[in-house]
Amino acid sequence: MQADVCTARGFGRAASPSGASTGIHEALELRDGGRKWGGKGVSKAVSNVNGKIARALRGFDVSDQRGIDSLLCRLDGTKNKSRLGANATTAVSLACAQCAASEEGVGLYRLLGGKKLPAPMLNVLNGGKHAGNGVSIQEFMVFPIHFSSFSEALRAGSEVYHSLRGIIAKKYGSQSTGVGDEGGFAPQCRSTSDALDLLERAISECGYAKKVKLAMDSAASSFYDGKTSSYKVDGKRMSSDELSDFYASLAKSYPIISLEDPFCEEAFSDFAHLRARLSGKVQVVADDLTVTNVERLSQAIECKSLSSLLLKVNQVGTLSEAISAAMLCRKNRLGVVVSHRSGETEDASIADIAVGLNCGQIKSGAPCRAERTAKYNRLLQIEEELPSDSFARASGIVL
Ligand code: 2PG
Ligand code: MG
Repeated sequence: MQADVCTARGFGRAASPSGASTGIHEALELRDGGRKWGGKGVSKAVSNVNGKIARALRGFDVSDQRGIDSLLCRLDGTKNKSRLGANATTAVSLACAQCAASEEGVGLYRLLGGKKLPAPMLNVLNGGKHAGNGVSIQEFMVFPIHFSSFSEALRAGSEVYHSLRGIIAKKYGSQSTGVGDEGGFAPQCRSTSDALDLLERAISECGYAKKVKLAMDSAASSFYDGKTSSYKVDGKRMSSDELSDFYASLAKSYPIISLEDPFCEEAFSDFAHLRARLSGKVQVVADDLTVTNVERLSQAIECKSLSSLLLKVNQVGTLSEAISAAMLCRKNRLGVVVSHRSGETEDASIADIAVGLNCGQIKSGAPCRAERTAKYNRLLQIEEELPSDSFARASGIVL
């Protein structure tokens, strides 16, 4: 859902996205329920924006982002934004930030104070809840890191994506080149290795074997069975130890350097064991485990569960809370990957946030479909405004 904010000198517009594989600890996205729009309507959230929120914010200084966001939190008064809806608060919080930037006549990234262009993780093969192909792992991403600029890295990712299309068409037939929620292909691979083989082939066909690495988001809560405390991957049941061995052997066979949500959203210690086991080789990224929430993140830091945080503003509901999570990571020398959602919009604020917070990494889906390319296009625009040495390369990745 989208919100507009106007002042005498500025205007800001922003939209909150939605996710298919939401973590249970995320802030609540308020939907109407009932029959209209199949229950997915957001008229309650919209009236919260036009009513309570607009009344409270009228006359407020739009450059005081912390003040605005704590007002939103107080107004909501719940732990998970369930009264106003995190979709309402996210859209307003980001629209205020965009409005403050417009008052200054600068892009949001400049207002946030950063200038590092992130390395993109491009999700080129979709599985899990983002596709209907029976592949257990949710996201298979190419990670072009050894390039001298963002645009070169993006070009390489895009070339690999198109070469992958040809390989899939040959192997599975041209009817298999339809795409999943995040713009990646969704062929009926029989196993995780099958999917990774396709990616490796596409990368080497393009001549990037040394320069483009691989990343995965397992979104393991989606194949975790709480009753038996086991995971079902590629048709096999695995204990968390077996799953850890599975990841370790994948990391041996393929150039995987980033692994997100390898275990379910409560598995702080399984994350920690894997992080230690793969230390120096693979970054372990926490998404559903930490949900961009400082409390959950502190617990994960205490348990040494992560190397990097996946940052999604709508998981927590305001920009300031997301920035606090990023700052806590910085303090603890952890990385931050700014992320889109599977149910994205044309809003490109996450591109500015990735640069503005100097995160060094972004994931925003395949180089395909306007809601994904909007973010990459915004990064290309920002690149034109920054000095030529602003690309983070591998520097934001914490192994
Ligand atoms: C994830 C996200 C984005 P969703 O799990 O990281 O890729 O998916 O928005 O469905 O939660
Ligand atoms: Mg994830």
